[in-house]
Formats: sequence, C-alpha cells, structure tokens
Amino acid sequence: MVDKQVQQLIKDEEQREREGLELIPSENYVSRDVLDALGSIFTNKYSEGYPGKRYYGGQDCTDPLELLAIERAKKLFKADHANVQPHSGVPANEAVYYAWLEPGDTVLAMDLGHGGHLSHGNPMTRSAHIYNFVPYKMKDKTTGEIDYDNLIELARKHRPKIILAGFSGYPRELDYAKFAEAAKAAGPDTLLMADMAHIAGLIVAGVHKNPFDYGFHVITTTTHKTLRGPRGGLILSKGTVSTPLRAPEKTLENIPTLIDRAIFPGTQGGPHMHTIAAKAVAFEEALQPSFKVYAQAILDNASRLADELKKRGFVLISGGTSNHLILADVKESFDIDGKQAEEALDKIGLNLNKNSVADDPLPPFRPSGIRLGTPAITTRGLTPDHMQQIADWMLAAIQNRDNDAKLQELRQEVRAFALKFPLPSDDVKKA
Ligand code: DSN
Repeated sequence: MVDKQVQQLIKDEEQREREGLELIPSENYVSRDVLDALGSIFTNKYSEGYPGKRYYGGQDCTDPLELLAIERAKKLFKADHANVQPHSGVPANEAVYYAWLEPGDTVLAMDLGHGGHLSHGNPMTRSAHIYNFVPYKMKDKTTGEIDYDNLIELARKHRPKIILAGFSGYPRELDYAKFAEAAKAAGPDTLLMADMAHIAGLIVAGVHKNPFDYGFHVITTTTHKTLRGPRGGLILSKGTVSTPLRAPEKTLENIPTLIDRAIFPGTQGGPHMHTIAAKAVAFEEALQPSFKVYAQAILDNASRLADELKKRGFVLISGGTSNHLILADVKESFDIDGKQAEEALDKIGLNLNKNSVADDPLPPFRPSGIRLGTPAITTRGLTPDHMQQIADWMLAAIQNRDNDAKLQELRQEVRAFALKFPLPSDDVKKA
C-alpha cells in the first residue's frame, strides 16, 4: 500500500484484534471471503435502482450479483422479499417507518433503557421528531420478562401503526405471539416489525424463533453482528412484490414494494455494490450446516459465561441470558460504574461496552452496567470451558483496576491466550 499512514493503522488494528478478545455483542470477525468481496472492484460501480431497472448503464455484473444476494437472503429468513441495499440498521428501520407511516403516526417500541435501540424512538433521533413513539418495558428486570399485558393494553389504547419487537440490549427471547396479539388489539392496519439485528444469525440458524412464523410482516437487521457479514443492513418482508409505475396503495400486502421505494429513491441513493457482494458471500456461509453449529455454540458460550460471572458476584439483568448477550449491573455488583469497568477491561485486552440498565439512575456516558456477548469469541474458536477463564480475568481486572502492574500482568495473560486462536481472515486466499 502506498499510503503508509493508513497501512500502519490497518496493521495496528489487526494486531489489536488478534491480541485481544472481542466481547462486544454486536461485533464479529468475518471470513477471508467476506473481506475479499468487500475490498473488490464492485466499489467502483454506481447502480441506482434495482436489478433490471437501473438509472445507469454497465450493470452486466451488478444485476446478477444483487439478485444472488436477494435470493440467498430470502432463503435464509423464509421471506417473500429481501432488500439488500440498506447501508446499515438505522437506515433500514427509517425506511420501514417511511414506507408505512405518516408523520405523527404511533409506533410501539421497546424502551431504550430496557433494551431497545436508539432508532426505536429515542428523542434525539430524526424519527422521533416525525413519529410518535410509545415505549413498552420489562415487567421485572430480575427475570427480564416483558410486561406483555401492558404491551397489549398500550396497543389497544394508542392504536399504533407499527408494533416493533427488537432490541440491542436485552438478554432474553421475545414472545412473538404476544406481539401478534397486541397487533390484533391495535387494529387491522398494524404492521408487525421485528428489528433482529442482534440475533439474525441465531434466527437463520434455527436456534432462535423466526418472527415470520408468528405473523410478522417485516424483519430488519444489520448484517455484521451474529450474521457475521460485512457492515450493512437488510430488510426482509412478507407480501407481494410488484413494480408499479406509481406508488402502490399502502396495504400490508404491498409492503415489499413500499419498502423498495422507501429505500430508493426514498431515503438512499446508489447501493454499495461491494458491500452487497460481501453480504451475498456471508449469506451463503450462513446457509451452510456449519453455521447452525456456530450459532448453537454462541448460545452455549453465553449461557456458561453468564453462570461463571454470577458465581463471581456479577449481578445480571434478567438473571442470565437466553441469547448471545449479557448485561451486568456493575454498580450493584461492585459499586463501580460501567465506564470504570469498561476501561479496566480494555486495559487487559477484553473489549466490551458500558451500558445503561433498566431505569438507570446514572447517565448514559457513565451508566451502571456493562454489556458483553459471545458471537466474536465463538468465531475465534472459544468453547464453554474457556468461559471460566474469561470470568476470572473480568473479576481480577475490576478488583485491580487501580493497580497498573497487575493489569499489565493480566494483559500479558490475555494476549498469550488470544494468540492461540487465529482470526478467520487468516485463512489463505482461496483460488
Ligand atoms: N451499535 C449497535 C449495538 O452495539 O448494539 C446497535 O446499533
């Protein structure tokens, strides 16, 4: 590479990833094939529109590429339609809102502090300025159960146009049948939307339930978390796909077409074809039987890590986990805040993130909790028997957070351990 400054930073990042353990639950390590597709010549091409209906010439290779990605995505999620163009999760969610809602319409979504995502109605976001978000919450943070009676009551009272199931910080499975019941209470025009960004890989592997099996109309997701693809977004839907000249009527049956129009030209311009190439590769990888084994291993590791942390005094929101992520209240456990814990763990090469806990009395930049998960370390090859060691290191780093010599000693231990587990992108280039 001619640019030595950037080259050095890439090398440094590779070393950081290699010598540490990635516990941020929304991150993963992609394969060499995904990286190769992402760094391919498709980045040069403009392709506004959809296969067969582009606004630029020279689409001989982009059309079959996008169609391939679409077919694989549909097969993975059992969807009628896939839009593979969203640049990431927030644009995917915003496009669904734009496709179905009018300004001022109501969306019922999980409260951010109880596990929801910023794009589910946080007042700082553009969507919250346009639409009316009503939050639902957990009934009890010690079990993590959602207050489904209240969800149904809110649906009856506010008649939302969208009921949104999904989260970025919730460690349990959702009861999709209850969401379907709430949609029934809200009225016949209520769109059931699932933001499955965190657990998409678990769903396509069949180790978690698929919301489409419970009457959901739309699933949005990112492609880079448990799905282990490039950074990007994806929208799956049920309904009829058509190519009308004018905007179709806003009916639930027309959702696929409404979503396509909401992505382009509604909210995005040219698709990133190099990312779509990498998504297609990741989808094919996720269709393999080995991906099911991987997804089950994520769950096994998370469950064991939760148990080991509890044994060492970590208070866990919901008492444990049923998915890939764990939320610990370190304020209650050790009387430190999440920022202190994150920084101590960073110093020894265990990367996770500070996180608010339900009804957190502390502010978001210095919250009471930390969030961690197992998708990346499972890709790296760690098994449940390694979780005891990780829990030991976490406790030691927190207890010795003011002892630099001890933290350095722990850093050496983590480095030596991590180097035994290669990155998947180390695979030799395939022909
Ligand atoms: N930032 C992602 C996460 O970490 O969950 C969600 O957008």
